[in-house]
Amino acid sequence: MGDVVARGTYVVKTATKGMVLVPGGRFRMGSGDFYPEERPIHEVAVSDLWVDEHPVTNAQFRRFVKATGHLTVAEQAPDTADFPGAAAADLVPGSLVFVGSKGPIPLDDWTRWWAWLPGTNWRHPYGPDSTLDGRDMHPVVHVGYEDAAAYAAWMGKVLSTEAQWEYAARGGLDGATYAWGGDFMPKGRIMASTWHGQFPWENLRPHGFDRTSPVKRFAPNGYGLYDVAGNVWEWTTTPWAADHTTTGDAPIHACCTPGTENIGEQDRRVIKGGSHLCAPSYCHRYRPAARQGHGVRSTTSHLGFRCVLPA
Ligand SMILES: [Cu+2]
Repeated sequence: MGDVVARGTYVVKTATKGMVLVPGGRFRMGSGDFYPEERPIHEVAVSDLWVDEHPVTNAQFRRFVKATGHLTVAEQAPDTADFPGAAAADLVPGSLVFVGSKGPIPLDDWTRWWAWLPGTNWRHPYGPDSTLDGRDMHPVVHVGYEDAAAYAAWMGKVLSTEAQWEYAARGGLDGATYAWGGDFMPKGRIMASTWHGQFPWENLRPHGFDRTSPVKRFAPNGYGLYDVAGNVWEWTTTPWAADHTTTGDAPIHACCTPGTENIGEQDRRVIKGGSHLCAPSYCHRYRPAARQGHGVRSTTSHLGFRCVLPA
């Protein structure tokens, strides 16, 4: 560690400060007990890996933007070529924010509880008038895949594959439902920032957090990794496929931006970990095996990332 590495246009000093060395091994990936896209359980080998101990925070992302001038996806006007027929006035920078509902509603249409708000981005996570005041230690959100990849490159790191992420999140508890074992709330203890109450209107927040929470507020898993369940979903490099045995474990863009230029607007990557909006009544995805496909340039208020470094 501590070598100077040139990656693309960045020259960075790699360091493993704030990372945890996860020893490689074989594990059972997936789950047979929940959603079809997590099946079948199959064995996968993962090599030794340094993993960020928590998702990248606003404070960390701010340092990156200050140093590089990086402009995130949500700060750029959508390209007219990607949205043929859209009115020019609608093609302004913005992002998706969870807005909930006033009372019980059918759970078949997510657009009822999400709103696309112009002027929303990582600095203004809940609309143009919101700020990061008091949120320095919260995970950065409203970042697209290319933003996560650019940050990783600047740090001399990479994003993980889906298999690497799941293996690390399991904390050595092979086959367990949760990152901490088989019980959602062992001895009544809250282990992660997830939604309590009826989704999407009754936010009971017994942990005290309305939306994202500062990192490291809940117990780490067996490898010392924080926030692997709930809080924010996290990007991986693995292209989305409903059958997770076909995705393999090869890093697609092991390096970074540049390298993301061949990714199309409509491409999807696997995201992992679930978020503060996951509620058992709607989305039981605060589990290592849980997975979703997400558009690479679709940014939201509950999606962030962490980096890794092959050991
Ligand atoms: Cu969820």
